Amino acid sequence: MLSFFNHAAVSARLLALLQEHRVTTWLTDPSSPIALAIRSDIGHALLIIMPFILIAWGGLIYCIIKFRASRGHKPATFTHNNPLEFAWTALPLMAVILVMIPAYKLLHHMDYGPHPDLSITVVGHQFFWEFKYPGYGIDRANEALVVPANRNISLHITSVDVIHGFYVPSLGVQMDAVPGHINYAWFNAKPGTYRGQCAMLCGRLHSKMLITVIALPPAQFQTWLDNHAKSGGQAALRRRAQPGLASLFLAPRSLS
Ligand SMILES: [Cu+2]
Repeated sequence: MLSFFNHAAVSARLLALLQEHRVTTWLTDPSSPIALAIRSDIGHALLIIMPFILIAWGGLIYCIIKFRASRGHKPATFTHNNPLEFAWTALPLMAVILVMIPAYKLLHHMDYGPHPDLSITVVGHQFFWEFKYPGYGIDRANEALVVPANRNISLHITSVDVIHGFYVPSLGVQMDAVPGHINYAWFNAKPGTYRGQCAMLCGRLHSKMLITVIALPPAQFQTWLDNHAKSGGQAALRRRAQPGLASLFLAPRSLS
């Protein structure tokens, strides 16, 4: 009996831990315009392809039952039917085009975001993430990415060693961090804490490359920024970093 209660207590602690560290997703809690658009685009695509799945599977199941050999059915011998072949080529093609149009628009929106209120440099390392706030003197490694909520944040993503993947599902951000390249992504988050993970198998401790994004209300973020900018914000970084990126990005400005 005692061991049952012990197990129950451990399970409750595990559940609490899982809840606290749960991975947030675009499906259950889309928290940026892009994540919302990804979810609605996938719903739209599913609606378009569903008739094809139902017709194909329905036809297959109907034929298996109706024309089964055990009922003595003689197989037909015809091999071609031009109108049918034209229909099953043209209709799926139209479906692909209908799926493609909103998907292409969304990809374009992801690639060419709005003017940023804050630009952040994201650097992948084996095996942690570094976040630089050019112009503010803030450089955080293996810590949460803190940003203002309801503001356009642009990310310039790179790596110093191997290819990593910066992936925060509920913000609709997934971008490779490639050595020698600077990739762009953007988001505009609701206030909250969002979990992510390196999405590119990058070595032995890949699974430890977790990401936490904290979106604070802008006034609160300004306080955080003032505190960290004053103290230099350099404390945590002990590894080599990519030089010279800061000069590419925007000058600091007030966010409140
Ligand atoms: Cu990784």
